[in-house]
This record gives sequence, structure tokens and C-alpha cells, in this order.
Amino acid sequence: MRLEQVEVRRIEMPLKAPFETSIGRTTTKQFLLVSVSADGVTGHGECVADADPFYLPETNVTALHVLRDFLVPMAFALDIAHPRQVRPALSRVRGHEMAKAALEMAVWELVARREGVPLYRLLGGRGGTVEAGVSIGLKATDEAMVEHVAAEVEGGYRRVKVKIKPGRDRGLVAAIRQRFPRLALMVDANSAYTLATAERLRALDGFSLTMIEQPLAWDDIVDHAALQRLLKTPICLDESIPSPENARRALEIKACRIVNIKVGRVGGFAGAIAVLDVCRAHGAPVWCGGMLESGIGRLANVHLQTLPGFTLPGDTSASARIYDEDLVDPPVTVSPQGTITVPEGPGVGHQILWPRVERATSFREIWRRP
Ligand code: OSB
Ligand code: MG
Repeated sequence: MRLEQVEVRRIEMPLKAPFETSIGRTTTKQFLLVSVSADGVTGHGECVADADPFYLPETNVTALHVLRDFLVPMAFALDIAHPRQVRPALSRVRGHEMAKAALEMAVWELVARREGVPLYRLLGGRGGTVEAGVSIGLKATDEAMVEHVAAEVEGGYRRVKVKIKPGRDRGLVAAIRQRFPRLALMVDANSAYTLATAERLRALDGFSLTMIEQPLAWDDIVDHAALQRLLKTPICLDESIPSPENARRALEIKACRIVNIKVGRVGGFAGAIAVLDVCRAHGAPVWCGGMLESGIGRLANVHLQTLPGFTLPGDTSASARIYDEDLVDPPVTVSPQGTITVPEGPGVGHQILWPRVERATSFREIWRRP
């Protein structure tokens, strides 16, 4: 199979409420949607880069550049027998994992549609349901956070993650624990701490957190290993794991005990599967992270986390928590038991609402195979 056309759209979707982390505050989601076509079938991949380089270095502008000038020409040159061939074919480009992932995921989705199977089947996963977790942004007060946690627990979520930063950590966790002594609770610092401020994290050791996500620098594993030696609570790495090789290094030096896999952060589905294999070999639990995706990327995450090895609930929550109008129908929903049903339709498995996509598109570019 040879790709005939690649289309990139920039899409803007207002969030229902601002999402705040130690990095900053997001009010609108802006992302690239990559669509690849061959033999009259089109597949879609959602790029998780943002307008700014505050979480990781890529932006929508760098992703567009690298797609247009490097990745898409490489993909056009390829005769694709299986989507797993795309990752090695793009490996000459260093970094730019989010741009690579969007293109690679679109090819997997295209092939799943061509074969008339749900994405999970092509990936080697299973049907049924997955357990939903939820990631809650920083709130103005600890009381407001406890109320948000209560609402999500009421909604069925069985695992809750809250964002922390220095000064909004020990008191916040204590307040949540007081009300929910047995809740599966974790925190995510998005690199807001250093070894010098790590005492604050040791203060969290008494709260039976399931893990502390990415406390230290986005590109560090050495200091994380030092910190893990000081903490009882397992460290989970997010930002610091851009590839299977880095996952292996991190686990070898014991920089973490748990890994968050975001398909966009590790260059696509083949990269995610390779990270999963590394983690399984080390006996490290894995869960699937999220990037406030629209339904297209959200469903991709649902399919991915049906693979064996995703042993913990992830950050995939209902579309309606974040967006008034999703780009897929039905939107992603969570049952009162805290589960998401894995779609059985071809590809991501829910209908894409093209009039909505059209309305949300602020820029579009199309390339055809030369
Ligand atoms: O660190 O996991 C993170 C959102 C944007 C950028 C980074 C992160 C997050 C989340 C939200 O935690 C997860 C989600 O609801 O999609
Ligand atoms: Mg994170």
C-alpha cells in the first residue's frame, strides 16, 4: 500500500473549564489532525503537540514543519505492508515524537478501516471494557479540589490523579485523604520539583499514594533515581520517557517503578508497544496517559490500553468532562462502574462528525504523493 494523500488540519476546541497544572493554564485545545489516504480509505491520527512548548519541546508549528518537510515525504516513499513499518521508516528524524506519532497512528487507523476491524485488533489488544481514571487540574483551594474529587468518585472513576506543585501538595493530599481514606489516589507534578525541594515529596509518603508522577525535570532520569531511593511511594515517569530505549535506561537505574505511556510522546503505536515490552520485561506496571484529546485521540487511547501489560487505570476520562461538543459520535463515556466500552467498529470505531471538524478547523494543508 502506498499513501496517496496526507492532509493536516489545525483544530481549535474550547475547554469547558480551564485545565491548570504546575506548567500553566490551558483554556483552548489546539491540535493537528493528520489524515492519510490510500485506495479510497482514509485514516486519522491526532497530534498531541500544543500551541506552546511548555509540556515538551514540540509545538503545532514544529510538528507541521517536520511533517511537511521530512516525515510525509518519507511516508510517501514507503510501500506499506504493515503499519509497524512506519516507525523504522521515520527513525532518521531525531525527536519530534508527537509529529511522528500523529502520522503513524493515522496509518494504523487507515489499515484498521481497510480491513474493517477495530484498531485494538490490529494492535493486538482485546474488546470489552477498560477501567477509566481521571486527571484533575489544580483548583483555587484545597476545599474546591476535594469537591471535584468527590464529583468524579460519584461519577464512577475508581482512580483519581490530582495535579500538585510546591505549596499545593501536602495540605491538598491530606484534605483528599481525610475524606477518601481508601481511594486509589496519585499526584502529578509535571516537573515542578528539584532534588533540593524533594523534602516536600517525602511528606507525601504517609498518604498511601499509588504513585507520584514526574516530580523532577522533564529530561531527567538520574535525579529521579536518587529521589526514588528516598521515597517509599513509587515514582511514575511521563515526560522523561520519549522512547523504549529511555524506558529501559530509566528502569535499569530504578528512576521509576511505574511508566505512563502516551502514544504521542513515544512516536506512535509501535513505539508504545515497544515501551510496553520493555516495562513487561522489567515487571513495571504501565498505564495510558492522556493529553486532553478530542474523541479521535481519546478512542485511540482506549484501544491501546486493551493491550496486555496496561495493568493500571489510565487518564482516559469521558469527553464531556472536557468538551461541550466532541468530534466523534457517540462521545467517549464512562459507566457508573467507571469503565469505558471498547468500540467494535472499524478504526477508532466511532463516527467522526465532519461538520464539527470543519467548523473547528482554522488551517488546512494537503500533500499528494509526487
Ligand atoms: O502530565 O499527564 C499530564 C494534560 C496535558 C498535558 C500533560 C498531562 C495532562 C493530563 C490530563 O494530566 C490527562 C487527560 O485528561 O487527558
Ligand atoms: Mg503527566
